[in-house]
Amino acid sequence: MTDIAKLAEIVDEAARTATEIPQFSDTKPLSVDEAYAVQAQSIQRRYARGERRVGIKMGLTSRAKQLQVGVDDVLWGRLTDAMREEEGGEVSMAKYVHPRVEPEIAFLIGKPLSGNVSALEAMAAVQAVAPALEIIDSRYKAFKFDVGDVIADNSSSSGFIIGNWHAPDIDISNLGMILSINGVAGEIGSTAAILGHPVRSLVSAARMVASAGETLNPGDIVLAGGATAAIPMAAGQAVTLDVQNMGTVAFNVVE
Ligand code: OOG
Ligand code: MG
Repeated sequence: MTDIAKLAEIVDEAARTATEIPQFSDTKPLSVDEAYAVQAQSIQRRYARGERRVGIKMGLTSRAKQLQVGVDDVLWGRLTDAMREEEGGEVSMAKYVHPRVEPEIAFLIGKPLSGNVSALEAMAAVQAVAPALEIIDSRYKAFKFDVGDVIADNSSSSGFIIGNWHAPDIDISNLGMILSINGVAGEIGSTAAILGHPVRSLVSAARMVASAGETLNPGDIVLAGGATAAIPMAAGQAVTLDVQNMGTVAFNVVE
């Protein structure tokens, strides 16, 4: 039998201390259900330390992301207040193992959303949309994992930065995204790369949280998933994301 609590402690400690660990799949692959159980318990440990739930992140919602990590399934993880980094601020490498940054869109939920919903119903629950950067940091050696490993590790969530919120009537179907390092474009994409339209990620989010008996609540943030491959972070980088019609979100990487 898989010891869910033990694995939850291992991933939580790895995240808390920014220490890499071997993949669980080296010993015994986890089923998707087991992996979400590990994730849920590891997040309970964070809540017990005083962290607060602020929303969720969707992952592997673009082909570029799926190809980069070799996993094809859309997945999700939990965000807490401790993961939020300040827009325009400094992000310290010391908090992370081998962080990468990726261009995303964030939804701010205005009305409860859960279960099987249409795109229209999902959008009707959105209070605002913003450009966002996600810092992903797999706790596994060499950023390598199978689907069970990554889900257990809270789908690599570790940090996020939200730009200015906009009214949700802005058309987010196909907005250009440029992720630059020190002023040089590194990854260029479109919000359309996120499942064809980022709202589809929110539809999946509503379904996936419901299967865990949860709801997206007013005030929750939902990250739609990276539109391009992620870029490895290093001290000295000025990271900027420009999203067409939405503005810029940025941070500086320090030791
Ligand atoms: C898994 C998390 C994926 C995204 O936006 O696709 C993710 C990973 O790439 O480590 O956050
Ligand atoms: Mg992401």
